[in-house]
Amino acid sequence: MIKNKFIVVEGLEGAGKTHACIYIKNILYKRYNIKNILLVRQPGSTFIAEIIRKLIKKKFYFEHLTKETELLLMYAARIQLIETKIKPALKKGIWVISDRHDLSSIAYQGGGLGINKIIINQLKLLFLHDCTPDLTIYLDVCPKIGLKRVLNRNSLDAIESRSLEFFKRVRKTYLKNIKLDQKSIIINANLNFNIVNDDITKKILIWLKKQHI
Ligand code: T5A
Repeated sequence: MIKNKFIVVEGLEGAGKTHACIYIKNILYKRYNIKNILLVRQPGSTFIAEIIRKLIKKKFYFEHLTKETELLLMYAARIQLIETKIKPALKKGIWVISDRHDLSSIAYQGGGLGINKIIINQLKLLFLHDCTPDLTIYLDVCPKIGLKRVLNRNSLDAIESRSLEFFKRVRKTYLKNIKLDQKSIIINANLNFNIVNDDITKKILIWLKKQHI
């Protein structure tokens, strides 16, 4: 019997995470006949978490969302999703693929906004417990390339509108953390779709083999 897994895809805006989540789902289905897969995104994927998502992404011109408020909203959405969807799914043997997880808070609110990592780690300890990914796939994209892709698609939201320096700090934090995480894979997401897809396929198949799947 194949043990279900919790897979997280991380990266900057425009890295191709949404595309990669669907692509991985297809690999699991087509190559391993795994049909029970829940795809979620953070913040979001529950009624309440989607409301929080809208709030975070909205540009407010009359009031500033403080960095601590932003962190706590990210965590509120995450806890809501974990408790109502991710944990129940994992208990039932369903595979979960999440577009972002707590590493996003470390990278954006920690690295990008400068919130002390002790505070973020406390939130993780308090609320995530054992809800940690079996695998994190980090799609590494240079901020300029990622933001250009997003801008080609639509106008920028409140976070996407931040400075290039902000995204450079986010990327630096991602890279620093991901290199310490033994349960992770790094993909060069600056390249075209075919090359990125081939790299994801190659690396995820190696990982699945190691899991005896
Ligand atoms: N956030 C989130 C925090 O600050 N802290 C947290 O704890 C959490 C959980 C979420 C925002 O919240 C922040 C980060 C974000 O700012 P979002 O809209 O979900 O908002 O933002 P993203 O998750 O970054 O989603 P994006 O859609 O912007 O990026 P994706 O999912 O990485 O990229 P994707 O697949 O949608 O592709 C974007 C565009 O790029 C093209 C695609 O076709 C698409 O048009 N593209 C490529 N083009 C050429 N070559 C490639 N290799 C391409 N890959 C993608």
